[in-house]
Amino acid sequence: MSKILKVKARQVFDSRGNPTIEAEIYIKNNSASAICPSGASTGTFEAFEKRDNKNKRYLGKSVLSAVYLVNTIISNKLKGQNIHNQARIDALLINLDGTRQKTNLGANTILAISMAVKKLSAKVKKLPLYKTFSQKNNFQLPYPLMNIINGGAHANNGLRIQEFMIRPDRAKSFSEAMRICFLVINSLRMLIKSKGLSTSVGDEGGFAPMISNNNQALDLIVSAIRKSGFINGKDVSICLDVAANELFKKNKYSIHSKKYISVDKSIKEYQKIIKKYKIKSIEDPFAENDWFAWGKLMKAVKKVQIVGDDLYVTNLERLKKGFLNISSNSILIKLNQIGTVSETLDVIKFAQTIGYKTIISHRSGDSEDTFIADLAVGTNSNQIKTGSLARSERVAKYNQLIRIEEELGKKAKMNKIN
Ligand code: 2PG
Ligand code: MG
Repeated sequence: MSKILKVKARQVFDSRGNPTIEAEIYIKNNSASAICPSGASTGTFEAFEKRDNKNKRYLGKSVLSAVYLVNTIISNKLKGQNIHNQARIDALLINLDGTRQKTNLGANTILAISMAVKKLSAKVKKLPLYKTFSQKNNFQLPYPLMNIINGGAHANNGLRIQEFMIRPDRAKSFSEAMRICFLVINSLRMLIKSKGLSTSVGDEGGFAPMISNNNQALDLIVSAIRKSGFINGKDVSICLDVAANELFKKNKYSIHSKKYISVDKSIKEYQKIIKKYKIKSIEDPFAENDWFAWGKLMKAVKKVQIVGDDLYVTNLERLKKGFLNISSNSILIKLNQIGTVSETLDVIKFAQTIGYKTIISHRSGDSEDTFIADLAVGTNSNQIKTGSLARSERVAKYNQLIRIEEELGKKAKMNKIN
């Protein structure tokens, strides 16, 4: 009954309008599908994303060879496998690929299948997806890290920092967290408008006004928080994703202005903005190989969540290295950085064992697939980063979390920020 009959893939499109892969798993009388997301500011150590670089008809971005692989050799390989044995199916895919970074089949090819298997297993068991990640029944909802101003590789406004986010730290429920973010975003929209700037949005739904100075963006957010009746640093905290890989040249960084400065000077600047704007979380403050700089920052700042994204790329080996180096105290989790659900769960488990916060994340190119909302609850992850309250591919994840909260009823609890 639970044996795979076939796997079928198709090329669909992501939120940036780029081709991506959707996989569909069939068993007798049932099926489930999943869509793989895609990043713009990707880490070098991420698993490989397979695209038809030579296919000019899609500007080298199509995934038709990945689709072909799924419909032929992968479907044959998985035929007869039990959909409830996620670990075995993921291992079969990893072995069939046979490379460290999944360069043969592509992590996008593998992940679409891996997620679809997980979804189908939940469907057959008649369980909500989040409940299939844990035997325990004490599910907690994540705090949203809502990206309200887009910069860096996600907008063309010249802002150095890629993501300016808010986190409603005192919200007692997920719906309350959403209400707080909604109010701040609406205040921010009015403020941006009143300055004669555009309220159009970037790839992740945050506003992308034509300002190029980090402090200008931070000032706007502080005003929006205040205008909404909240206290910055208490009710609502400002969190950043610097994506510093993009701002790194010859051991220097251009995070704080266009000028490239040393690690020590960059840390001093970080300390200034942390103090001035009460910043509570900084993701990728330094480049993916600059372990030394990460260690230095961890020593220099206290009580700030330091999040490794491009640094760890959801990879257990890199996380272990970061743990030994005391590089951060949190990790961003992106399924397609590693390529299977099983490996992602291993990384989350290890991170939680060593006391790191786990933050489940979307990609800047995402889809209507809401898998990560269930993953966040199912793994009791502290936070979820899935864009702003704009663009349906972002809002879809928040809406799924609202449904999960409703389903949990009285048992629904928020995770702990501190
Ligand atoms: C990030 C992500 C998601 P991208 O850097 O954290 O916000 O962006 O998917 O472009 O890597
Ligand atoms: Mg990031």
